[in-house]
Amino acid sequence: MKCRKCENKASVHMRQHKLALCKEHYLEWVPEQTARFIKKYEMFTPNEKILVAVSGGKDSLSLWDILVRLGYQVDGLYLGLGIDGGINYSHESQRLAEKFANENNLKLHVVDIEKEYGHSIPVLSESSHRGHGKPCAVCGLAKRHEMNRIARDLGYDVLATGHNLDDEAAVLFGNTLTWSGDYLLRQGPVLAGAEGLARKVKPLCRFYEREMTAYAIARGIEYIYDECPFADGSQSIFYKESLNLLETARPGAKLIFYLSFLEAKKAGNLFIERSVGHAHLHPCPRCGQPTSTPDFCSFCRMIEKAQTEAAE
Ligand code: Q46
Ligand code: ZN
Ligand code: ZN
Repeated sequence: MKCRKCENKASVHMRQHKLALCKEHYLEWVPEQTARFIKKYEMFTPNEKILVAVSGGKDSLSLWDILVRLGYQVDGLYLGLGIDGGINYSHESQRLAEKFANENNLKLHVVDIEKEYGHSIPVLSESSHRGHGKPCAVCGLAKRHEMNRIARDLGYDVLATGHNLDDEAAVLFGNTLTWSGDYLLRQGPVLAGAEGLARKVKPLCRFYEREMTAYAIARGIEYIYDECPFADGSQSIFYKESLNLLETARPGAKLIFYLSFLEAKKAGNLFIERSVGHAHLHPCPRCGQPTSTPDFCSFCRMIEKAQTEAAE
């Protein structure tokens, strides 16, 4: 098959768009599309300072690469989670994030959870009741807290993450199966900022995962191939596999599922109402982040518990 834009052989075929492109034109198409999504969903403007959360994986490093190519002011944030899993996961992902930053002359902030709070994610998870023995609930809480903290302390307007369509469709699928109204109402390419919280955006939310893999490879970005060892057997992977079955039978199904949701939400056609008695937010007395839990926020309570147990 030939590239739609030139006579060369196509290297990426996107069945859902009925589009095939050669490497060179694919590398132009991805940033063009990203720029279109940034504008369409009003993610940010060229004057805003952006912090991109990088994990060392293909999506977040590609996102950083694309935003830099589009001319935005964007720095990176790497969170050291202290996960080994027999594959040296955190060290390797940090090395690759740092390599990318150095090679491209970009600024990367590195925050190590263990250095900052005394315990790595797997250790914090052991002393917490969250997550039924899996560290993901603790990890998610810590990542959200630290991203918000760094964005606020260092004065970034926007926090960008590399979630792709497969990630977003899997979350949407999970929230739909349980009709989690509040989560459905919050899900989307942009989550507005609030007092002390940067706006959150997902510029890659309309790209399939395999499109991001193709981009990272075509750009020669070195990224960590392994998933976090704790991702294995997770619900989100199960949902992704289920959606992939659907996608194989009906190319474009995943994109239609997500985009139709966004349209229905925009038109106010979700048939879901925000739950009444919405929790009142107040600043956490320890870290200052808005929280709905009385007194300290969930993150600060978790850290305090782990520190007290370690001291006993
Ligand atoms: S939540 Fe769980 Fe991920 Fe944290 S412990 Fe690994 S799999 S990294 S996206
Ligand atoms: Zn071409
Ligand atoms: Zn707090």
